Amino acid sequence: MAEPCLFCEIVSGRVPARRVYEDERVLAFHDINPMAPVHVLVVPKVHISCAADDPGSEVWGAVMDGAVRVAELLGVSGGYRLVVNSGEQAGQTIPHLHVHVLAGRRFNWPPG
Ligand code: DGP
Repeated sequence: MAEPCLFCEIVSGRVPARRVYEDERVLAFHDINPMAPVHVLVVPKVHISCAADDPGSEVWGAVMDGAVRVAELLGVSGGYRLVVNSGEQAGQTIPHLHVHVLAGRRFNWPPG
């Protein structure tokens, strides 16, 4: 049998996570391996593998709204980075669409 999707398991509550924000469409929780003082993942509650799956503007809007809400809730609206890794070559390791919200330190450009 195929492995269940980790982020679907987190959305359902079967796998625990430190939740930050939730609405009807998205869930946000702290990354288990933070790359910055603030590192939160925002995921759609519906399973979409990656950005290339064309989730449509409603899902994107909900995920981006969620990311902006997370930044407000955590007091980092003054400066944060949003990252979407889509596909293995871009570094995506969990095949459930997610936006990283990173803040609390200075970031370089271009990213590595
Ligand atoms: P990406 O490489 O873009 O697919 O990001 C996946 C992120 O998911 C990575 O930063 C680590 C995080 N992650 C992996 N497993 C877990 C987990 O079990 N719980 C939480 N909270 N985050 C996880």
